[in-house]
Amino acid sequence: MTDYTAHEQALDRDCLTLSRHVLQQLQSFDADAQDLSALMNRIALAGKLIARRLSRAGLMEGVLGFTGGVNIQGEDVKKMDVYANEVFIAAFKQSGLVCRLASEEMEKPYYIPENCPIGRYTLLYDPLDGSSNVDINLNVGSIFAIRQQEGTDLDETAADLLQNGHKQIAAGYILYGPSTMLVYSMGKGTHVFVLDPSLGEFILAIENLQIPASGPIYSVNEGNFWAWEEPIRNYVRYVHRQPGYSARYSGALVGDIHRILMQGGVFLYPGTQKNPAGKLRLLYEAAPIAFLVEQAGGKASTGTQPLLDVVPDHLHMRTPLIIGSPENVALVESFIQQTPATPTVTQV
Ligand code: P6P
Repeated sequence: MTDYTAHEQALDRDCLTLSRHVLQQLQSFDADAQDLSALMNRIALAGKLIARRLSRAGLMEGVLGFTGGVNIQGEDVKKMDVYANEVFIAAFKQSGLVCRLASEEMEKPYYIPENCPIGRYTLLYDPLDGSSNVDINLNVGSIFAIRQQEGTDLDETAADLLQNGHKQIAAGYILYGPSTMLVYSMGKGTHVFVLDPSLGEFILAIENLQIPASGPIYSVNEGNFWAWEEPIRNYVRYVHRQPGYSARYSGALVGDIHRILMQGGVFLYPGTQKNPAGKLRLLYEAAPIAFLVEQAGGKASTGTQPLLDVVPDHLHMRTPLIIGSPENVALVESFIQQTPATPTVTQV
């Protein structure tokens, strides 16, 4: 290979930015394709702004810690949650791209009136997932999904968002770790980009990522063991006895999912006897992640039905989530199908 070719190849790689990749995925340069390319670029901008603040959080006043408020989820709000939420809103104002933003941090969708007549897309997002990790400098993430707005939504109820995950036209996450990564899919495979801070661009690192058919990792908060239904307890007892399994759990969905995507295995956030729906939110946590993982050859379910088939009855609906390598997910489901749920008993 001549030096020129090597140079040309290196240059081409540095130019395989997110916006160019979106156009390649859509195999089009028409207005819709350009809109989606621009939309993904705004998400990338939000990720860069959040990554920048996280990298200096420990040195700045008023960045870490709690606001003292409680969000719609009943969770204590971190200052970084508020910042990240506002970053996504700011990134889409005056963009003409997105009319509505539905966020974990906001009870109702945020409307950008100047975008609404033309912006036919809705962004659903968890601006800073796993923010309990922020103050201890562990990985956190942003999760996003893009849906086409259906109808005019003049009553601002956003009722058209209450549809299953197959309605997502794009989804992904940004992982704020040792490097900042953006992983996304538009229904044509799952692709991994790494932020090159010297360029300020997300550059393609892995195209068409494939999750291993099975893997050694199970990722679940075993502190909930006695709150689970018996089938999940039986599954965990099984993996305790099997050689070769490793438990990995960070308390932040994006990092735990990224590990499973790269190395194989299964992530579980099952329901409990008290909260059968579990903790994770469907529209802006579980469904986007399920979209990505299934595009990478994985499987996502509630334990009893495909996750992407679930139809939410309200914006912040929660769902159990069993997700990862298809063989690992099938094993968990086999325990659920074999063992009748135990009657609700109070565990000591
Ligand atoms: P627990 C973070 O709050 C989150 O929504 C996900 O990122 C994470 O997987 C889960 O909750 C952790 O919940 O109950 O294990 O602390």
